[in-house]
Amino acid sequence: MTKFETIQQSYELARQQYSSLGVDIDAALNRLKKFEISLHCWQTDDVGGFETPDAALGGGGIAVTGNYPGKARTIAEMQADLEKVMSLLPGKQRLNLHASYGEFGEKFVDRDQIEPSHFQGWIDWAAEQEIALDFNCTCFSHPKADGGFTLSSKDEEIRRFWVEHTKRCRAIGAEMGKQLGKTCIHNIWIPDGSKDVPVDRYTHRALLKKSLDEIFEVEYSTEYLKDSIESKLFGIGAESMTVGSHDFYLGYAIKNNKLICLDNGHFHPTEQVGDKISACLQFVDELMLHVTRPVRWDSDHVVTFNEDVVLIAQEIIRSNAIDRVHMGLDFFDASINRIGAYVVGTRAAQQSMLFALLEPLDTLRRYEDEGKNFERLALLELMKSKPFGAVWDHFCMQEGVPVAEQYISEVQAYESEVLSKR
Ligand code: RNT
Ligand code: ZN
Repeated sequence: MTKFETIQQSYELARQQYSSLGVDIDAALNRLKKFEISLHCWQTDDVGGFETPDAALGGGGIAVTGNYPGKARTIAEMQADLEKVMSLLPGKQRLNLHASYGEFGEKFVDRDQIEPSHFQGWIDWAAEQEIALDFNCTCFSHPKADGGFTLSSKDEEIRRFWVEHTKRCRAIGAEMGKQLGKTCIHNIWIPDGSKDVPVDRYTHRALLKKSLDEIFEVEYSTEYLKDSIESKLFGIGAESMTVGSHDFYLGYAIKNNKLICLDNGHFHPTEQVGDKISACLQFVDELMLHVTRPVRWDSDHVVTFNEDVVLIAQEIIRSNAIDRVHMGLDFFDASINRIGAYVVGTRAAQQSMLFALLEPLDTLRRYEDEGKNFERLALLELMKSKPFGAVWDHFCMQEGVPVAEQYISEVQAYESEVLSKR
């Protein structure tokens, strides 16, 4: 039997098993194909950016560990890497850029001076790739962020600087959305917080609210731009208080009709972002997710097909909210091949979505409504050993991307031909 026939046959057998449970595989795959994941740009170069020739940022609560060779040093290298990554992924993805990744040329352009023109190259590239762009202000790794506060700073000059930066970022995001004809999501995350117990949390939060109000004064059509705001529990150097906590941003998002961005590394370890989806969706129209793998803390390890991510995917599907929830990735691991990190992490997120799409939801809901909780538990357990890998392999084959372990050798080849020469 050829490889193609084996994949085909395994798929047919899998299809029968899922059909007998009432699962429509074709419908599931169609929905999976349309679900775009926003690839974070910062795995290519360990959150370095291109503001200065030797930018290796970090700082401001962002800690990258590892120095595996081959990181992207220029925008051209980064685009080549991203093209390689996308060629190894089924379906279509988006790219999530940070403001520190503009084309600033020879001269230093400070964050309060950036303009759409600095991102025109990215927009043109995205148009060529036929993908959408998302955008983020970069309110960290900058001398004006060293004091621990940006948008919530009591130093008016510093606060104004970051307000100006973020306003410009929204204008850039709107331009991306307009030119590409695909809505850009602009996300705000700031590192503001306090290492030791502060006595004036109130003023910092009032200032952050004031800054957000100023930032959102300019309205853009939601066809071009949507705004999301991202909370956090703690950061390195901000262990005792984070100004932009979950309560703060959830309140702001509900009151001002913004998207709330839930990062699954930003909560107490026993809290589940999966559980928050149906709660937040009662009060906000849409959600942004930053999917990552926190190990003991917000470590941002490469996403794997684990219970947390599967629950997130299940809750998106079970809430019938695939159009209301946007998924971006947020990890950065500098200790392994970076292209491989992207492919493992994105495929894991996609596989979680597929796993969720293959749930026999009607039966599970019926069991639950009838109080048949043993039956519900049993079926959920049974689904874990259904031939879901055969469906995934077939999907990859149909999409014309490497099937199963084939992508490992593709990443190795790119490493020896391209990455090792950097
Ligand atoms: C940091 C936040 C934020 C960043 C990116 C680079 O804790 O998770 O999303 O990782 O903006
Ligand atoms: Zn995040």
